[in-house]
Amino acid sequence: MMWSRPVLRRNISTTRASSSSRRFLSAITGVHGREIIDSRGNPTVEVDVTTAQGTFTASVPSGASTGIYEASELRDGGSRYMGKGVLTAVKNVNTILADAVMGMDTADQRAIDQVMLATDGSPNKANLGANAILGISLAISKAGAASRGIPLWQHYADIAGNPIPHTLPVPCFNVINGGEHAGNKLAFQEFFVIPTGAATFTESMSIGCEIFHNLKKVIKGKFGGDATLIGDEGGFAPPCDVESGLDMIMEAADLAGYTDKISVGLDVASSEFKVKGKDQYDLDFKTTGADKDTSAVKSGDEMIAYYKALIDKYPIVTIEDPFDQDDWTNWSKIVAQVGEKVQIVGDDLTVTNPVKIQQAVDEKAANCLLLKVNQIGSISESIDAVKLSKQNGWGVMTSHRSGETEDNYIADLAVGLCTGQIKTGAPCRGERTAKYNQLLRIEEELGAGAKYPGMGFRKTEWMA
Ligand code: 2PG
Ligand code: MG
Repeated sequence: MMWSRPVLRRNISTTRASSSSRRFLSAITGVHGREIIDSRGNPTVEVDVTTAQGTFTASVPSGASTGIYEASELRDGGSRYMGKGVLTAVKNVNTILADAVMGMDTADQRAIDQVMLATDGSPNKANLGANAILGISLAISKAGAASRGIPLWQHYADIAGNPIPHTLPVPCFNVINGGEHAGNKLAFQEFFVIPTGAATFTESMSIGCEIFHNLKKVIKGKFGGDATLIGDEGGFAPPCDVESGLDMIMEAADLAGYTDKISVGLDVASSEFKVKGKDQYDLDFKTTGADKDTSAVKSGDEMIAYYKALIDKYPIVTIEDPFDQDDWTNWSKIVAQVGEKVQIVGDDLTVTNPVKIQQAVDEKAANCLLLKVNQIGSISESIDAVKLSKQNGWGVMTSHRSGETEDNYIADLAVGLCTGQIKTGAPCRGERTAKYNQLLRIEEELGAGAKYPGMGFRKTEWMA
């Protein structure tokens, strides 16, 4: 397929198109996919969507601790890139999917997503690949915003029907990495510093960065310089256990002078260490052979007692994936016991899928959605997932994946959908800071109208 990059004809962020010219400007004239490399050195899909206004590019992230119920990510298999090539997905973008959406109006996100879902025809996008469909869906949203002469966050707000898109998210900085994201022995995957006491997003960034630098000093003092190497999401990966990790974070917050301005949180990602067929979680799951600590196995009830002890000792406000994706009984138990005080976030449990979210609502198994667009595979279905969660009084945390690109659309999504919270790693590594930096720009653009929810992050204004 021949492709050439058209010249961008006008400043799309400052000019509003008249409705008569918009239809012409917003029609899709080209779709081109390519294989690029993500932050872990694995291939991923990037898509250019072309209209009369120019070319709009978006790329697709990828997880490591992937939930088994996520939409299907199409990989080539074989030996090239250890089987992780995406040339088949790219071919689907450039042929079947391009043909299906050509000429459609980029401002009508839902219609285009629907056409792609129908073209795939499977319940989980297994035929053409969620990575192929999402790449187009994301690039379309950028073209749609441009055709309307508005910022991307405003476009997402309009698609969702959110009349008040002015809430910046509270950032959950993942400053210690464990689980599948790091080579240390730490079972829990993510340890967040959350500047709930900041007055603005801009202030939350300085708090997060200063604590990050102090944490480096604390880790170096305790374990030496080798322990300050970083994991997949830019946080440190020291040889610590859960409690000493939290202790070091609190010490770093104290050194930075922010003890009163921060809360902490966890993504346990426990599906990764559930013992198959047993009510057991193996907190030493990364060790094999004679060194393995066999006493580090806990039952569901013991895990709940452990979480409660941590909640008593540290200012924990959020816990993600405390139990395995199929362990519904223990999810409901923990929500009943600590869910008022602490947010319980569904990631592998709910996979940004309205069917799963409804089940979790019915069983009172979580009270916050982790929003990951590639778990479901299109912008309009992601918006449906957010609306369903909000309608049921849940919080919503917008999320990156551990394998990311430089694309920063999740920042706009967090503001447009008023999610009130975002996690996109530590303030370190370009693919993570790309999102935080976009949020700094949006806060500047919103000016005096910008709101920072602080401790109110669980119930933000839209649909509160
Ligand atoms: C998670 C994510 C992102 P991954 O578990 O929440 O932090 O990790 O993308 O590997 O699933
Ligand atoms: Mg998670």
